[in-house]
Amino acid sequence: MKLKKSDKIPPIKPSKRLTNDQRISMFRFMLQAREFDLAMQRLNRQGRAFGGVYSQTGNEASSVGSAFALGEKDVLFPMHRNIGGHFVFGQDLNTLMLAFLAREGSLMRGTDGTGHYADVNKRIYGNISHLGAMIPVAAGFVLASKMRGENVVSMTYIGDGGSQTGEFHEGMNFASVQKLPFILIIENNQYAYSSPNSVEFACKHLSDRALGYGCHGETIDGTDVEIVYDACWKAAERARRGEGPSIIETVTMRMRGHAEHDDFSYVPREELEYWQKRDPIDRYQNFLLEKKILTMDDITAMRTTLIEEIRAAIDYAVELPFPPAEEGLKGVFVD
Ligand SMILES: Cc1ncc(C[n+]2csc(CCOP(=O)(O)OP(=O)(O)O)c2C)c(N)n1
Ligand SMILES: [Mg+2]
Repeated sequence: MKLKKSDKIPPIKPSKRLTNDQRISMFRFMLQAREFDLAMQRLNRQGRAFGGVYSQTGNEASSVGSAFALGEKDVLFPMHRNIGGHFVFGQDLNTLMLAFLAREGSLMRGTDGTGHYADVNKRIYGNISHLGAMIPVAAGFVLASKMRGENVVSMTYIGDGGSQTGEFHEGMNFASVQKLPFILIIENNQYAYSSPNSVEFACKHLSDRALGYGCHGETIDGTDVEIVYDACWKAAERARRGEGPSIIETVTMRMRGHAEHDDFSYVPREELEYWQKRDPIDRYQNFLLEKKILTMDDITAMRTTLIEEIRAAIDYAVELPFPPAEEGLKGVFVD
C-alpha cells in the first residue's frame, strides 16, 4: 500500500452500543490472542509446535471485534488468523493447546496443528480452508437454518488473497441472491504470502465488489476494535431483518511472515513501522487508560494472569502423547 506518512493515528471511535464491562472483555480477548500467538511462536522455535504457525499479531481487533458482535445463537467460521474469535466463542485454552500441538484425542485427533477443527457445541465451524471454501459453507449453514425457521447469523473470514478465488464469487453471489443472514469479513492484511495488494486486485476497495452482488459492503479501519464491533453489529442486525449479507473489509497488517518459516524480508521495514504505530492492542489500551476504564496496574495484572493460564495449558498439553501414525489414514479412505 502507499503509506500516507502525514496521517495522524485517529483516536478510537467509541461505539454507542458497548458498556465498559464489554470493553474490558474485548480488550482481555485481544490480549489473550496476542499472548497465545507469542506462545505459539516460541513453541514453534522450540520444535514443539510444527507445521504452520500463522501469526495473527495485528489482527486482534478484526478477529475479536467481529466475533464479539454476534449473538448467542450465531455461528462462527474462523480462519487461520482468528484465534481471538475462538476465545470470544468460549473455547478453552487446554482444548486449543491440545489441538494446536497436535496431541492425541484433540479436536483434530492430532492430525493437524493449524486449527482446522469444528466444535459444534461452541458454534465454531472452521477453519475449513484458508482460500475461500468457507464462504459457500457458511452461507449454506444459514440457508439451512433459514429453511428451519431459525434466525441465525453466520460469519466467516477471507484474506485479501483468498478474495481472488472462485469460491469467493460463487459463495457471495449465492448468499446475496438468497438474501442470507451472512457476514463476510475480508481481512486485508496487505499481503497474501509474498504478494502485496498491488499484484492481487485492481479495484480500489475489496468491499466495492458488494455492488456487483447487490449486498452491503464497507471498508473499515481494522485496527480499531470498536469500529469493527459496530460495523459487524449493524451487519448482524441487517441480516436478522432479512436484508441479506454484508461484506466488511477490515484493513490491517500482517505483522509477521505468512507463517513462522517465512522471514517476510520482502516487506519494506517502513511499512511495518507504519503499522506498528497502529498496533490494535496499543491503540485500545491507550483508549482504555485515557477514559479511565482500566489502570496500568489492572492491565499488568490481566496480562500476568493470561500468561500464567497459557503456561498451564502448555504444561498440560506437552505431557500428552501424539497420535499413532495410523490415525492419519482415518477418515481418508472408505473402510
Ligand atoms: C488451493 C491452495 N493454494 C495455496 C494454498 C496455500 N496458501 C494458504 S493461505 C495462502 C495465502 C492467503 O493469503 P490471504 O488470503 O491474503 O490471507 P493471509 O494469509 O494474508 O491472512 C496460500 C497461498 C492453499 N492453502 N490452498
Ligand atoms: Mg492477506
